[in-house]
Amino acid sequence: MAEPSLDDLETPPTAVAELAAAALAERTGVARHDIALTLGSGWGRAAERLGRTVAVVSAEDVPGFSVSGVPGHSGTLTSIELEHGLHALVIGARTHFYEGRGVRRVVHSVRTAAVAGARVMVLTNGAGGIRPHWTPGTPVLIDDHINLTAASPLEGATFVDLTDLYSRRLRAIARRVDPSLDEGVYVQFRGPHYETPAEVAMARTMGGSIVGMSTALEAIAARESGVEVLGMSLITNLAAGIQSTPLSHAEVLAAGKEAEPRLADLLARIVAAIADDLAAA
Ligand code: 8IG
Repeated sequence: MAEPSLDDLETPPTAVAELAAAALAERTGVARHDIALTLGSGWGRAAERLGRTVAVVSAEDVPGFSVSGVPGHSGTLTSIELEHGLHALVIGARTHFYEGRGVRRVVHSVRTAAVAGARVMVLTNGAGGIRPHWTPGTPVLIDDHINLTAASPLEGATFVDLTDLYSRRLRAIARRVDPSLDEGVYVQFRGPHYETPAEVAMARTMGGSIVGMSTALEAIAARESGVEVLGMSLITNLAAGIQSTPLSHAEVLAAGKEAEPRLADLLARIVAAIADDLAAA
């Protein structure tokens, strides 16, 4: 029989996630990962601060994963030992919906993390801010989302409730670590172009305050898998029309780079607090 593949629509995607989780367990020597993190633009330095690195696995060596074509993504999966004997899986290989490789690829990391044992998934991204006081470099908690991709990672008649998708409990933990953290509604556009000013105005009218190209689809898959989600955006730019000058990808990357050490410290403290909480439960 052929290996299960994400391209074979007759095979459920969880079959490939099971293969991936088994490969990860074998290559890292870690049977179970309790917390998974996807590190988006600006968040890459966090991995080294979380704990002791046990193993770094190339995405190509894990079924269903591939090296990202997007700069700022490392193309690796890293296993890290935390306090209390817990383990984190850091996913530096995100597939974006705009890559056009199908929504199964987009959420494969989430499904793999769930099979690997993750009870909590931390989804981070770089994004545009709609609130003018969120200057580039500001981290923001996601408290809900609006999915404008017209896609879903769920297949068939899978009716999943999305109330409190971005866990109130985990947001409270994050705000205990940093009481200055603001919250906002994340609006996922397909991209890869940035929005027009009119689209940003629409997003704001709809109740959005962050615009991005990832995370919402991943969060939906996490809910389906029963994994609790913490979502965080690094505002690297004001959304189009909120600032008077055009967006430049170079400026976005520079804002991410500048914020990286601060974000790494913040995320490490939040993950430690989540680990304390999981260990006590
Ligand atoms: I970084 O302004 C980053 N990612 N959709 N809009 C969208 N995605 C982004 C933006 C932005 N900045």
